[in-house]
Amino acid sequence: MTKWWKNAVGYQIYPRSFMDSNDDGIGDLKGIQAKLTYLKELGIDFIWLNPIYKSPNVDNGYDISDYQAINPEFGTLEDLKDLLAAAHELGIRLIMDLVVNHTSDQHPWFIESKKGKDNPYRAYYLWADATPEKMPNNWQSFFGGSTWTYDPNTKQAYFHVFAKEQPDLNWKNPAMRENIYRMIRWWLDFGIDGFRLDAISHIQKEPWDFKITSNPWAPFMNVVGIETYMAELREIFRSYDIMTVGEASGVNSKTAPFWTDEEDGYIDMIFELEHQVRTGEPGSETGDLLGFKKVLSRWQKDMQPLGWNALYTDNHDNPRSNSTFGNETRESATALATAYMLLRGTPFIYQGQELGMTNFPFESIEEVNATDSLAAYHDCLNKGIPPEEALRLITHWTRDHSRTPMHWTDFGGFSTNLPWMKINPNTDKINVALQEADPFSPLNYYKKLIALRKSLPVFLNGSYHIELAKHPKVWAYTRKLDLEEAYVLTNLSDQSQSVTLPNRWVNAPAMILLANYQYSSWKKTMTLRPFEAVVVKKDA
Ligand code: ISL
Ligand code: CA
Repeated sequence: MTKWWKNAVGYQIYPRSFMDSNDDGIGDLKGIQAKLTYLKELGIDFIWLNPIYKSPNVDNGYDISDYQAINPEFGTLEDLKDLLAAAHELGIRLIMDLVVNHTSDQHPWFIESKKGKDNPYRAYYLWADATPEKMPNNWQSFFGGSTWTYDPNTKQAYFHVFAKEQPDLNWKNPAMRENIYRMIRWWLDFGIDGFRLDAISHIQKEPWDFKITSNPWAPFMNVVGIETYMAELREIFRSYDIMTVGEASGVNSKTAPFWTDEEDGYIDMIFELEHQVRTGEPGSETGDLLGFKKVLSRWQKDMQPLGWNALYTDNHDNPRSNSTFGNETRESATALATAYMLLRGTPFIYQGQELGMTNFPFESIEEVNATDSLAAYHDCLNKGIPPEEALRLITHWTRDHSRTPMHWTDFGGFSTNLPWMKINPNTDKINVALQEADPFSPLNYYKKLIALRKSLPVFLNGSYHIELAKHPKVWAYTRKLDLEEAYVLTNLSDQSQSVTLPNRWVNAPAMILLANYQYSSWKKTMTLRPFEAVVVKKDA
């Protein structure tokens, strides 16, 4: 029997920026509930909520101080129950972020752990002898600076792969793991439909004397020994009818099939980070569309016999794909959508992506919020880079681009109050109200694309074959299931491209299923218009 999440489309909600129900400028659970019919009409099947747990918000909820409490900014546990019930009523499932590589430094476990070497919670975290001048090793954190922070009280340092306010949990400690597992079961018994496992490939670390050769992240990226913990997690997950998707950087396309094998994989699917390929100098990078195509193609191929992909272009950690890979038009928004959503796997849409939302024109450092970007800004200043140039450098590729409030109307429609982050001024041109009324809008295209994806078995179970593999600007592929064949042809550039289609594609009668220009022809040699996308079915 096909698992429910295989023919499902997911929608990622960044709760702070989706919809504000009580006018404090911060999105919340009741706001999400108010927009469920919007999501139903879009055609999605499940929601992934970014963290809504109690948190000092050093990393917007990815620093959790109580796993079983809701951040009051977002509402209450009661509100979550209501949201879950209302979603289920509409046939929409809900998965939550599971952040277990680290906690907040305000988590009671860490507060205890810091108290002394003999505290029972000491071994819940990773401590090692150090002096203020000499850390246990020279490893660098993802957010910049050492992975170690010195504690003068106990003359030791604690380990963190992200900010210093996000100490890493010690997975080697069975008592710690038992507590995490209890919490996981508690949420699953609560009735949620699964988890997105945050930074899960980092839970195991190399010994502290491990020497870094080339990859600075090697000491905490899918390190041997992680299998034990993943197998324990699997045991819990497998006793519920849920879905799990792991953010697992470092698990490559050769290993991922085993991680996600339906029979005995640890989790159901993986978000790989490799396809976010950039080209150009820092401060003026663009998305590398050829790289994007190559990486995604390789993942499709390698995951063919075993395993399952999670498909996405946008999320809360990256700038808007319609700006970085596209040219901020409806054509680029819809071409990118066509290219990735018809691949083999479970597609995710990040809020606003379905409108073709774009990057934010940052003008002041006050508008920047992301911890890593602020750290990078201060780094630049310390290096003597003038503030204006520093701002340009760090905002060019900041994850804040995707975290500005959702565009519901001309004026935003997110809140009647000043939102926690500024609304993109182009909300008057790109918004739900306008796009619902426009049959050619990205929103209406997404609706058709989602419906199409779910209507044909070939998109669910069909194999993947790349065509015109060498073409630097065009991504063309075949999905094939027995006699059923679908052809996806996308011009991933803002220039016209001529293509000579494979004979197999043009020999049999074909039916155009979807196109993002008013008229699309289908013949042996074609000139594709900028960001043109066509989906065709062999009419056997
Ligand atoms: O592995 C990485 C880079 O190669 C890291 O990107 C890492 O896996 C990723 O940044 C983790 O992101 C997640 O965890 C962070 C949080 O800030 C992000 O928002 C979240 O998506 C810490 O919890
Ligand atoms: Ca609110």
